[in-house]
Amino acid sequence: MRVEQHHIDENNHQFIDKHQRQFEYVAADVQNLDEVMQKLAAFNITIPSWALGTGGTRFGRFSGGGEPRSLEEKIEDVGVIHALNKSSDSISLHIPWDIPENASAIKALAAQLGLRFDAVNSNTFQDQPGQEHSYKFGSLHHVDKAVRKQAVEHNIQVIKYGAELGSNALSVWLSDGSNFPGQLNFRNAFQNTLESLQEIYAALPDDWKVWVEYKPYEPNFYSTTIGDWGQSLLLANKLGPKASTLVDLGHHLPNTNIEQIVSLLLMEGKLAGFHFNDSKYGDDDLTVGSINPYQLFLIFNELVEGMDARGMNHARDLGWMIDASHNVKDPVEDLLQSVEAIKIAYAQSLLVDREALVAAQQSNDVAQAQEILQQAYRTDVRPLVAEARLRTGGALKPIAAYRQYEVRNNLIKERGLKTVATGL
Ligand SMILES: [Mn+2]
Repeated sequence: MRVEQHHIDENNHQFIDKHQRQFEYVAADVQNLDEVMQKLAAFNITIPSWALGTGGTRFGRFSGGGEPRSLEEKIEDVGVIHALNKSSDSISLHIPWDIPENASAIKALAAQLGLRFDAVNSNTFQDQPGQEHSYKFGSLHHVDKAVRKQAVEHNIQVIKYGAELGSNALSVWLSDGSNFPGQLNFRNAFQNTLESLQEIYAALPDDWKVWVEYKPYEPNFYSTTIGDWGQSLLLANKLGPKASTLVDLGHHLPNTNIEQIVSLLLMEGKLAGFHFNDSKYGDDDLTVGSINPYQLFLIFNELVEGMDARGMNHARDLGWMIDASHNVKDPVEDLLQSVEAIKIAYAQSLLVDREALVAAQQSNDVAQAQEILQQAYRTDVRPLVAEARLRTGGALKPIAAYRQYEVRNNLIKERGLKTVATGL
């Protein structure tokens, strides 16, 4: 199933007059409109291969029908998302759930749909069929050198798959940790992790990076060996310039000030990028912006300020990825909502009056500082984001277009009602 340009144009037709009025209204007050529109058009967010089916729950999994049965079908689904929103031009693969057996054919399919391959993700948090050593008690931190070696070799294999596809980053998340006090020697676990990562680092091609993700708990509930940004940054600093810290929004204890973490990692040149999602309680992997859109805006506010301070390109110089799960929504609709939420927060942060904010901070004018941030946050920037989509050939209302052309029903006809995509 492909969404054709004429589908999108026909769908846009019914919304265009209202959109034009709304766009002109908000655009009239945007100082640097051309620059904002260019930045919005250039800003893309990577879709993870594991989010195109339902899943991500340790309880029941309820297939929505027409789930992709293969890597090729996952790429086609990302093609649908990108055709509609023109903001999802890449896919992040998870190995071994999505092994590209025929790299040149996979690359050609992606290129046809205007897609490229972002970071590849390794998996040492599950045992695979026929695997010699178990990861029950960890992988890169394991007390047994043979287990560590197997996990290192897996990561090197993932780099090889990624290199064939034109990817240039390895994303590492470990479930390594302990469930009970006394189970683990923290220093030995950290040191083993460092040494394992050093072996992986040594295998990185010249232009590659390794992104070290952290998470405070789950599946281990007493300690996680890379539990927070400090532990990740410590490893990244010891590893070298190709290593940096990946921030997954759901991987923080409740009420953590994530925007402050982001600001300092950026200052140190050690922010790799993001796994976007939202959460109410823990690593809930909910749709981006569905629970706390103000926090998302505050994070983007720090990103724009911090990236501009270092002369970075917003669209290209960090990894922007979604890491979410869907159990009750159509995954494609959910991903469209997540990308929209990210672009809204980004657009709002581009509207922050930076000079006035600096002046307010310098004079300790706290009320004014809040006024400036909330002026931007409370601006309805949706017409700006929609206009950027329109100008690049996307849909004014991606979900409306997706529904009008009954994409899911067509996918069910093609693939069947009871298909289950690989993943958790
Ligand atoms: Mn993640």
